[in-house]
Amino acid sequence: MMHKPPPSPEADDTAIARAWWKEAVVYQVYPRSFADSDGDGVGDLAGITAHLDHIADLGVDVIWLSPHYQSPFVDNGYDISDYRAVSPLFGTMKDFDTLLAQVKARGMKLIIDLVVNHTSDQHAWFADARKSRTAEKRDFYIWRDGTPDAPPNDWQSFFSTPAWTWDDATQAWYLHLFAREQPDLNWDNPAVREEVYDIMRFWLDKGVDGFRMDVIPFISKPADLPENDKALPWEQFYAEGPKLHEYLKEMRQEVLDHYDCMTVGEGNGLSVEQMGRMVDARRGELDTIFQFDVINFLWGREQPRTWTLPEFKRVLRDQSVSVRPHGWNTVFLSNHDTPRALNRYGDPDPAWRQASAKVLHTLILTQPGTPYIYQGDELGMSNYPFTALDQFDDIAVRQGWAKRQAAGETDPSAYLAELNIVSRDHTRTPMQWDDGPNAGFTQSGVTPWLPVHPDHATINAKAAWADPQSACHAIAKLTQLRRDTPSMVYGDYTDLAPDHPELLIYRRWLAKENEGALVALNFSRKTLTWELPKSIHIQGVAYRTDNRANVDGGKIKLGGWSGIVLAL
Ligand code: ISL
Repeated sequence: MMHKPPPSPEADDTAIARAWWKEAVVYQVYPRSFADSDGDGVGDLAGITAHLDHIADLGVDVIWLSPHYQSPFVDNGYDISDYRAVSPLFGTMKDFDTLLAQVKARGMKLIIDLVVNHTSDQHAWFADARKSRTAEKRDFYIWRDGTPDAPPNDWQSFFSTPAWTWDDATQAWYLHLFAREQPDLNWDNPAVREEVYDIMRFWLDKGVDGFRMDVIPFISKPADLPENDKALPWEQFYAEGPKLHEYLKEMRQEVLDHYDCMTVGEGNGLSVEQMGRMVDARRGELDTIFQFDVINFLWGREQPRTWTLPEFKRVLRDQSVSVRPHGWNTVFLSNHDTPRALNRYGDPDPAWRQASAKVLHTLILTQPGTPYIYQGDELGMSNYPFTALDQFDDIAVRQGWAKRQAAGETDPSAYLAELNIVSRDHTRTPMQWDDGPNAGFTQSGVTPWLPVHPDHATINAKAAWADPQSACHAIAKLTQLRRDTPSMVYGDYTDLAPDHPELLIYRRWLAKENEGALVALNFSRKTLTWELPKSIHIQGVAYRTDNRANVDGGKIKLGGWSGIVLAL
C-alpha cells in the first residue's frame, strides 16, 4: 500500500501555534555603548530611557538589554558579581525600574541577559568557594585536583588561554570556559540551580518579560571531563552536555511556566538539529535559540573567508525550516560579539551603505522567525577603522595578542588587519545620535570608553529620522507591514532562486489565510531583472526600499542593493 509522504516542513504552517514573541520584533541594547547620561564616558540606564522613543519609532516590540548587573567588567558585564544589583556604572535599581516602566509605557517589553554558565570571580559565591576545600560554596564551581604544571585536560577557553586556572591557596584547578575571572558554575549541584531559578524569579517578579540566555548550551559538563580528541571547534565540543535538556526542562517547570515570558538562548556551537531539540515546544525547554550558522559560515577557523550568496541562502533555508512546525527560529545578522552586519553582508561603501542597510533590514524583517535588530545597524553604522591595538577594549583582543606574543609575534600589523575585519569592538563603539561632539553619545569633552566612529558627521540618528529614505524609516515601514501581514510571521518559506548568485528571492505563504508575499533582494551593485514564474499572482507592491525596485510585465527589476516586497 502506498503512503502519502508527510508534508514537507516548508509546506506545513497549520500546526504553528501563535505567540506574542513570535510576532515581536526585538532590538538589542548594549548598555555601555547606547547613551551616557552622566558624563562618565560609559552608557547607562538613564541614557537608554532618554532614547526609548528612537526604539519605539522603529516599531520594535521587545528590547533585549545586555547585562546591566554589578560586574568588574572584565568581559563587559558578562562577568556578574551580583545578580540582584545594577552596576553603579549604569545607575541604580530605581533607574532600572524607571527604564522598565518607560518601556512598558510605550507598549514594549523588556528581556534581560541571564549569564549563568559562569559568574565573576568577584561574586560572593566564588570568594567563599576559593577560601578552602570545605567552604560552603566550594561545590558551586568545578574543581579538580592535580599539580600546577598539568591541567586536568586539554580544554581551551574562548579567550586564548587554557580553560583551567590553578588556585594556589587550595591547591586545585578551577574551570572557566571564558576568562579566568569567569569561573564556570557547577550545574550538577542542585543548590546552584535553585539559586539561578531564584534570580530569574526576582527579575520576572519585577516585570521583565524574559531572558536572553548566555552560552546556555554549555551549562552541563560531562562528569569525566574527557579530552577533545576529535578536535572539534570548542563551541561544538562544549555544547549539549549530558544533562542540558534535563536542566532546561527543570528550569521551565520551576520558573518559566509560571510567567508569560519569552526565552532566547545563545546557541553558538549548536547545529540546526540541536537547535531543533532545544526549541521544540513539545519538549518544554526554550522558546527560541540564536543558531550561529548565519554568523559562522562567514569564517574559516577564526579567519574570515569569501562566501557566496547561495551559501547564505542555504543557511537561511536550513534555519527557517529545520525547527518547524513545533519550534521557532530567530533572525539576526549581528550582535555585540560580531563586527557590523553592513561590512559582512552589505556594502559599506558610502554610495551603497544606505541602500544595502535597507536590503539587510528587509531580509531580517521578512524571514521566518523572530527578528533581532542590533543597535546602530538601523543607522547603517559600519566597522571602526582601528589603527592600533591599544584602541581596542575587548579582553579577547588583549589575550589574543598576548598569545601571539608568546608564540614569538612582535609586529602587530597582521593581527590589527585581522581585527579590523573580525573584532567584537566594531559593534561596541558608541551609538551615533547626532553630528555633534561625541556623536551625542556623551557630553562634549568627555572621552568615551571606545572611540566614536568618525563617520558620525553623516551617520547618526538625527540625520536618519530627517531623511525619509533612511534605513530607520524603512524599518518603521517594514515592522508595520509585518504587523499587518500574518504570512510574514507564520507563513511558510520557499527560496525561489536558490542558485542565483546575486538575488535572494523567496515566498512567504500562509495557506490558511490564503495570503502571502514575495520578497526580492539584490545583493549586488548591478541592476538585475528576474522573471516571475507564471504560477505567482501579484496583488501589488507592499514595500520597496526605493523607486529603483519595480515590477512590470511579469518581471521584477531591481537597481543595485534594492529590494521589493510584493503582496500575493
Ligand atoms: O565572541 C566570541 C569569541 O570572541 C564568541 O565565541 C562568544 O564568546 C560566544 O558566542 C559566547 O558569547 C557570550 O558569552 C561570552 C561573552 O564574552 C559574550 O559577549 C557573550 O555574548 C562570555 O559570557
